[in-house]
Amino acid sequence: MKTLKIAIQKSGRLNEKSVDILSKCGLSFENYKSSLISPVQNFPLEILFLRDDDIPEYVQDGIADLGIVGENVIEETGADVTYLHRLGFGKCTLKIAVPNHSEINSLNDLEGKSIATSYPNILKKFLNKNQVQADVRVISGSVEISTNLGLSDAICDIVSTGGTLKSNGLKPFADVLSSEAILIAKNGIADENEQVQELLLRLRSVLRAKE
Ligand code: PRT
Ligand code: ZN
Repeated sequence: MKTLKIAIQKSGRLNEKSVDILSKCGLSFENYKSSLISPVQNFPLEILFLRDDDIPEYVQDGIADLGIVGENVIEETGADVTYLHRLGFGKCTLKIAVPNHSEINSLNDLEGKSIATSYPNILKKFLNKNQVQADVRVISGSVEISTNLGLSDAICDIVSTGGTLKSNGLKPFADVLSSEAILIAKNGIADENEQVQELLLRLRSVLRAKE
């Protein structure tokens, strides 16, 4: 039986819950310490610990057979992969926000304005769909301070509690994408594969028990 590989986040917001859900599926393995690969002792599977941004493409290209990653990252990379199951954690929303006293209050008001984001592909698609022409500025981090610095009129970033927006004097007004962690697979491997089907069976019962 071929040993499958599943890619999960090495460290960050999804690491602990990814490890937790795989453990609850009865898989026994070491969490990342110094190695990037951890063999599962009681199932033909290896865990790869990666930056989340790399996971969709690694799965698309078959370097990993499966992966756990946020929908926002899958959509942004545009990777062509199969969605196997929503996992119910890592929930967040990609939102457009503006300074509290901004005169921008609707999508139409964004016409001709600048928006800073780390999600240019998703944002451009959204603006096109809504027929708004705006200047998308790509920033890799600390997007929330870009309006305060005069770098942009608006931002588009991930929000969960809304605390970060608030503490930077920003208010959200449009939801671009709601996201959660997803179990993905390389296209075409899941249907016929006994190990994947066994994992899905266990996963469904773990998720059902959580409801
Ligand atoms: O190192 P690596 O590249 O793997 O990780 P990363 O730093 O790129 O990602 P990480 O660990 O921060 O987030 C991983 C995934 O968690 C994201 O891709 C989302 O799918 C999901 N997620 C859920 C979040 C949040 N909630 C979240 N709140 N990702 C980021 N945030 C950030 C957001 O960018 C903003 O700065 O938290 C801030 C807002 O939070 P609130 O609670 O103040 O609204
Ligand atoms: Zn990342």
